[in-house]
Amino acid sequence: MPSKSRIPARLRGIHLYPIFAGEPNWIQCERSIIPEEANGSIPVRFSFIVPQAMTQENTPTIFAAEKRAHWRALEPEIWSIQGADLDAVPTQSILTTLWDQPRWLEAYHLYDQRGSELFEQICGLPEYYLTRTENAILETHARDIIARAPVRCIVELGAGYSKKTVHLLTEQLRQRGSSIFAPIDVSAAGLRASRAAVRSAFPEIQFHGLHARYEEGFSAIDKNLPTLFVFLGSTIGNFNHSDFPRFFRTLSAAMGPGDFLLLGADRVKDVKVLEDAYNDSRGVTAEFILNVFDHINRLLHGNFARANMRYYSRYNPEWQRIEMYAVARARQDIRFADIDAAFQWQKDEKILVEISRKFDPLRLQEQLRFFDLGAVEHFTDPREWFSVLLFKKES
Ligand code: AVI
Repeated sequence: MPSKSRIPARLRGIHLYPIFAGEPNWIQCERSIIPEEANGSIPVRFSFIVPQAMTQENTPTIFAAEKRAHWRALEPEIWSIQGADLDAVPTQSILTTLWDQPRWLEAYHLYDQRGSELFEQICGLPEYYLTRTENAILETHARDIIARAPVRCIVELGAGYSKKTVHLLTEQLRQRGSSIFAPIDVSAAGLRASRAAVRSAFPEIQFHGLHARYEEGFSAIDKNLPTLFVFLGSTIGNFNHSDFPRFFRTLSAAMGPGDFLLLGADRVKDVKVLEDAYNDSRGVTAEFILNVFDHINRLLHGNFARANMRYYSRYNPEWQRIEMYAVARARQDIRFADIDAAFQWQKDEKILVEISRKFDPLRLQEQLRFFDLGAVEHFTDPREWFSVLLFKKES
């Protein structure tokens, strides 16, 4: 309960009480209008919820002291950076890469609402072995992973609370009795779903959703809080060759000495298995990749015509990556209504929409040593198709 002196003047006379046990950042205000005040009419009672200003006492301990002031409660148990605009239209990213030679796009544009739904469908496709295989590895080895990473907090990059996260949280509670779980995601809807699921399945866990980009989120975590950072699904495979080192440099700098990183990485394997995973018989992957042009049309009032393009993907053995393209079936004059910018997308010209790199786990372990991340353990499946790697931050 806030002290009287901290209650703003306009709320004076209003009864305040916390709405969630152990939830210090939101208060419910209740106001009863007494008959005299209501001019003899029936007394009315109404209640409303207001955010309580963040103070040293009510800010969760996950944030580093110097970052605390930048974060505010967006809603119960979900935090965002003051003034951050996660909905800003990414005009510059789209235009600079479309004007590049060859043309390409940054993968994050794929995830509008429809794109996120399609990706969920991909995870269940028979050809897309990644999600199932990684889940099985975590189910088998969660006990060992958590035993080797004696932490108080699990920070997941991505909204989390998939089946995979459940294995880790279950073990963390079994071995430590309590835990903090802090997923980081730009999707508030994803964080809400994660919060609801954690509240019902693991009421003992302290939940703090960080509504932010990955780097802003993990850089705010207190280095003195023993933490396991979790980055699953082989999402590192979607980073290009400049994003990849930048990501690990920033993550390593944000980790405290003795913190851990759990990384899911898809492996180099038989080309047919790889190519089928990204060219499924139901065409869901094709729809996922081409949907990005509907998203761009909406964002920038463009005129990409889906009927005039097709999906093409292949494994590039030299770069050890799947490349996913949109190819023009006929010449298209692309224009963006609000911007003075146009280009000709030539017949058969490809736009590289996404890459998905495949890894050699030992090489990856060696590489991450140069970011002060020492290999602790390597978990894999019987076919050795996917790797879950545990690293420890060396000071
Ligand atoms: C999110 N990411 C790890 C997926 C992958 O396998 O690279 C994205 C994806 N694109 C097409 N299918 C799946």
